Amino acid sequence: MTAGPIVALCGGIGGAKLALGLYRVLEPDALHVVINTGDDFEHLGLHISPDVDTVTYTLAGIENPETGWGRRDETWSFMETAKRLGAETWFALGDSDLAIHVERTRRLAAGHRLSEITAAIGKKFEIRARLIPMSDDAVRTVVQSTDGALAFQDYFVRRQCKPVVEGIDYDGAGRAHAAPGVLEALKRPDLRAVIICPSNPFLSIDPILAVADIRAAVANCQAPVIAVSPLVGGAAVKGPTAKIFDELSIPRTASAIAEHYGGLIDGLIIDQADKDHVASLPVAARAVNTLMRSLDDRENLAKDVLSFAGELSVAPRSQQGND
Ligand code: FO1
Repeated sequence: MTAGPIVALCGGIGGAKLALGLYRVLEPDALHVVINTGDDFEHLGLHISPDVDTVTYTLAGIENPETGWGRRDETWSFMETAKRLGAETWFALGDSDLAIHVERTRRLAAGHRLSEITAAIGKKFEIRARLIPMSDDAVRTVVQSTDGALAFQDYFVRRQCKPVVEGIDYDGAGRAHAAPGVLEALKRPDLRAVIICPSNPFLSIDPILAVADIRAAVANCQAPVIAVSPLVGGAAVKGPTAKIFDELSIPRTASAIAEHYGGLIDGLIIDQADKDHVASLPVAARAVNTLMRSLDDRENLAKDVLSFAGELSVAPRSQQGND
């Protein structure tokens, strides 16, 4: 008998590291990764799904270890020529990365769904985990900032997260539905756990939870839901997470993360640097090493999360959804 699934909700770089740890310690086909697509956009005529690709490359072992996004040992002839032709070059597409965008765009234009394309590409890279974009419907993260409303990649890459964030919208989320496979996994009676990866809560996880049927299925699932805090001693490992907490006047604490996911989670994993907060948190918590510098760190964090999940009981959650 095969063991039930583990569902991981995941954004790009930080989330992909834990997804890899889980993939390596679990039976390979047990892992279902539900990936943020709020960062997706059209660039140079191509449909780019950055977080989907980051997870795909990371689980395939071909990710760029320096940037966390794009391909290892990348070359840049395409960008050099694009620059010469006067094309926009603020968002860099490497030569080998380019193939995934061209092929995805071609298949979308031929009427295939993003979820089918993602699964097919995962198979080509021999990934046995199920990689599922959160939705086949367009959901686009829009950052309300001191520079006005900015499309996600305009804020994140072109303006390097410099504008002050005043709010975040997930355009299209109200009309979007979970991609095939997401609700089926969350509703399985043998589901073992839902893990909210240590991705940016506002930019990477909230777009997924903004899709009502996903949020409801997480709220109503029978397995423990565990979030892994992206904060270590009040700082974020990478990216604008800490800056956004400050700009939204949210304290950079484990408690704030617990409250952010309040009513949806049964447990919170925090970093050992924050272990003094365990007792005062409003949910069951465990302090472990959450810094994922090495492959061992990723596997150890995955094991810690899974063993914590195995010990948690699921109380009726306050955020019940209608699914
Ligand atoms: N991030 C950057 O900071 N600069 C880039 O030029 C860039 C290009 C890029 C190309 C393909 C891809 O899949 C991701 C890319 N990213 C780039 C990363 C990405 O935009 C962000 O890290 C995520 O959207 C946030 O999770």
